[in-house]
Amino acid sequence: MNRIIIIIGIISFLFSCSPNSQVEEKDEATLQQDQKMEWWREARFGLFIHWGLYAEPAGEWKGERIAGISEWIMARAAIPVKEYEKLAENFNPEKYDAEAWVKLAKYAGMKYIVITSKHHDGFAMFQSKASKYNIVDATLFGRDPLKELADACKKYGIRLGFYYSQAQDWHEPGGTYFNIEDGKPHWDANLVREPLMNYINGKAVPQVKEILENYGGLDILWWDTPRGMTEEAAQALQDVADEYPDMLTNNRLYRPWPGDFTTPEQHVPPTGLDYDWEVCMTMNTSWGYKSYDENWKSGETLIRMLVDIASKGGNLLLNVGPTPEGLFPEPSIDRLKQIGLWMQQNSESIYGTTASPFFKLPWGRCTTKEVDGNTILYLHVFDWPKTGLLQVPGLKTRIKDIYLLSNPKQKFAWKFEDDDLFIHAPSIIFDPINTVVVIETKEKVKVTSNMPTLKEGSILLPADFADIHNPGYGTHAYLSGSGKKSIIQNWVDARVRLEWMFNSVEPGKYKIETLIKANEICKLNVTVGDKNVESEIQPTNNKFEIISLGEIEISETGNQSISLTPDRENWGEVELMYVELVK
Ligand code: JFZ
Repeated sequence: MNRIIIIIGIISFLFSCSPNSQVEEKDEATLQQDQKMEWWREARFGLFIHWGLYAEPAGEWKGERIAGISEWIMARAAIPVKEYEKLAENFNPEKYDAEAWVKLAKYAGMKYIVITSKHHDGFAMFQSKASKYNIVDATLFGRDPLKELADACKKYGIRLGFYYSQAQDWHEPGGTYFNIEDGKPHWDANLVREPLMNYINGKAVPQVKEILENYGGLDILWWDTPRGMTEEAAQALQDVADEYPDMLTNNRLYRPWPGDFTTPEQHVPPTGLDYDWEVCMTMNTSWGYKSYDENWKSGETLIRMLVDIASKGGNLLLNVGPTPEGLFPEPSIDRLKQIGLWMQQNSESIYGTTASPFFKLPWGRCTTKEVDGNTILYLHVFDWPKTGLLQVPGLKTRIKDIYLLSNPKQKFAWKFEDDDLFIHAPSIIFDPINTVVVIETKEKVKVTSNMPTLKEGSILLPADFADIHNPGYGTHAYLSGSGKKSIIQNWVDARVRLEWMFNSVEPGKYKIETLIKANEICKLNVTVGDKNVESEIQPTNNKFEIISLGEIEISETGNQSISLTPDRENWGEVELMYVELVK
């Protein structure tokens, strides 16, 4: 066996050495993938729906509020299977109106919907012959809401995907659960364990076949949490999915398998990724409906998040957790409408766009499109310049026209100064959330990077040039203000790392200084390339102080980065305005 593998290895190595065959093969595969991903890359914006029996307890069990995301209540409150099953008896979402959901998603500018067909609780929200534990057979409701949703999507031209929890199924003796990998038992001792493959072959594979066959063809199959998954189990499911070569799948079937796109969860990556990616995000904290979760993100935050993601080349899958009656919660409706209002005028700057060519834009973001070989730049202005001049760094190009996207008759004058373009921006704020200015050019645009450069012995790295690496779950640090007044605030989670890209032309030994505020002794690690120093910050008495973080050797020229990584044992509440390197 091993010998065969080695021989195959040698043969494929020899083949890969022949340059022609490799280039052709790669291009063919890339082209095919490009074609498959085309609608999804064009779409940029979708609706995630988490709906199931958990909407009924809505975060409360036996009069007690259960911490965490509501769809996890069965595990978090250790509810026995037989007891949880009873929720089905009362589940009767009579106000459910699939067309109303789809119409609202469409109004918000969303091009696709992904809905939970079965979450970790094991309850199928569709008619299933493979398991009686489904909405048609186990509830009074008796309708198949996913069938109705599929019909409505078809009617309104919205693409449809199903979420299917393939590994975790807390209802089945062979399904996995949250701490199975640590060898812990299921909380319900009455559930006599069986091998994983019993569940995979008996329920997961048949149900996945059902959802792929019975709903007119899915555009996306969204796997989740491969806890306790084996390659054998994953392969059995992959074989079913492979029957549908046009359908997209995410990267959550089995850990090492990439799928068609990756899924950063509950955070926006600081820069673009070199693989198709989709951020999934809640509007409040929980995915499933939780009656007392009031932690709503504002419409402004959500609109800017969509733009931020598009400017980095990704998609946003924004979540709603409907109520047990079958309604979107009022705050979700308000936000979808607010996003819709903005999208009605500005969606051209989102759909089919690609990532920003700029390194950083202190006042906002940029998305682009190529039309007939010429570049269109959409400048998303979050902070309208008080100077009346919008500076576009490193852009020298032949310009056809500059105008307001929401009102193309509103033209702007412009001039070039040194390497930059300046747009004359009358001191009217058009849209306090995000005003889109369109630059139509007469060529394929190339931008000179405005990445800060270390020269003449120093470099200043402001807060708004930092990449904030936030964890998915945890407390997020965020940027407030822009330019010299920008501050990274709420840096309380020691897993948050700050990073600045810069360009160095002068290797040497540098002092590291920072303008910072800390409420207690904080330790952190500063890294540049393979060099690092440990630094300690004393409390600053509730004001910003310039603090020395020590010295570091910069040995390389060219693009590189400096990172500040907190010491997990020694961290408090920190705010930061800049880091400076001085020779
Ligand atoms: C999973 C589910 O457990 C959760 O209920 C919800 O459906 C969400 C969309 O997906 O939760 C995850 C999945 C991935 C990570 C964290 C939580 N992750 O990659 O960090």
